[in-house]
Amino acid sequence: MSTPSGDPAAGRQRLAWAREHMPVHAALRERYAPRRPLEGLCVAVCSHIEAKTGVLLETLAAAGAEVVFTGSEPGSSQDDVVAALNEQPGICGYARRGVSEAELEALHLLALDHAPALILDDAAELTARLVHRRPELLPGLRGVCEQTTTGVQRIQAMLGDGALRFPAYAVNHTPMKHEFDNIHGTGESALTNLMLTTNLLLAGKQVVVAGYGDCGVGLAHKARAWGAQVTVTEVEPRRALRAHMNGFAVRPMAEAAEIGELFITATGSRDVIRREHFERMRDGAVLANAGHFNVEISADDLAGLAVERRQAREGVEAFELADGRTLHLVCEGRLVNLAAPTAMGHPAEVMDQTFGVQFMAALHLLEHHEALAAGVHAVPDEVDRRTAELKLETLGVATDRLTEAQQRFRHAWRAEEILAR
Ligand code: RBV
Repeated sequence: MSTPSGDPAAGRQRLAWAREHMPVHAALRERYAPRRPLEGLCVAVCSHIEAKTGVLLETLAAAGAEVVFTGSEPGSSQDDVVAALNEQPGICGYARRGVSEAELEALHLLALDHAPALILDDAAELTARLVHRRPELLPGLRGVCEQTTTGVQRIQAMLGDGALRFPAYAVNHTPMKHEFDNIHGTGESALTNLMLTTNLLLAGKQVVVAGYGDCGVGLAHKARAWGAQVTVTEVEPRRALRAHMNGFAVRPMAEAAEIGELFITATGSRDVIRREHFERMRDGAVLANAGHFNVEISADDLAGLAVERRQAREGVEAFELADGRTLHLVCEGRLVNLAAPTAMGHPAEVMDQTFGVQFMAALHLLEHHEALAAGVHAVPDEVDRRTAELKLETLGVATDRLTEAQQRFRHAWRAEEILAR
């Protein structure tokens, strides 16, 4: 397999910019570099290998880890950053932009050859690979920290199958991750990258958001804030109700398909937009995905309907249908915030926070792994809270503290206790 051909000088510049905008990581390095709690441990990070992820790798290395990295998605890593990271002591890895699924697996296996004691994962890609392809490494694996909704779902599926032999922290489920990264990170980065890739306007546009989980919430609200008319599709009744009461039109995809000009999927499912929907769509509709896997929009169905395919512009493919309509698929239905031609992933400030809680969860897991049963565990609330306090400190935002009377009040239930001063 060829080595990354990126320019390390360009990668170093991107890393420097990210570092400047990730103060939580600066504070973590300052705190943990002298103590080196990860000394001698091999930590594998499987993620989108770009500059902010690079800063996480630097923090892990500063804390003493031998860091090995690999990409979690075929189109989301940046070769110049990969080259710059491979120059750093304590860090080495295997990632390249635009690989096939088979090449991605080969890169993962190279990373697994380092026999990691801990995996920080995105979409459980490396975890699933280890369990499936390198089970002999299981005894050396102390645990996994998983940062995405899709990945936690996948690890829970392993548990259901009896395949989970180690503790996994559901980092995605911490408030510090999903209430910020999924809503604001995905919301901002998917929309900005989509609009940049298409060079089209959001204001006044009929936008369909598939899925009203945290990512869908961010996409729907931010698209509306830019003046779009937003329709939401859902399968979960409470989420559908939430979208309805937040003022969005909620419709089945079969109906939304006839209305939408721009479609964005964020469901974590597959074939959410398929043949029966393409058949009803307006001429010129644009289709993009913000979920981890490129199966939310059925590219196979679209290809089956097309009489001709052509590149409409960089990152956009046009599918001409027999009835004369043209539908546009953005970056092959891969996650638009990371795989679009100019995409850079989530904004630095939000990744500072996500990777901050990943790092803190990793330290906690390593300290407590012997006491944790194999299974999916919530990250202890105090770990998340400490990360939030650190983030607030770096923002210079101060909060109030409960007085003693207020603390007693929170635990009171007898009328006289509640009323006593
Ligand atoms: N994500 N990473 C980036 N490094 O720029 N952008 C998004 C980056 C992560 C995000 O935290 C989420 O868990 C996953 O990718 C799915 O998009």
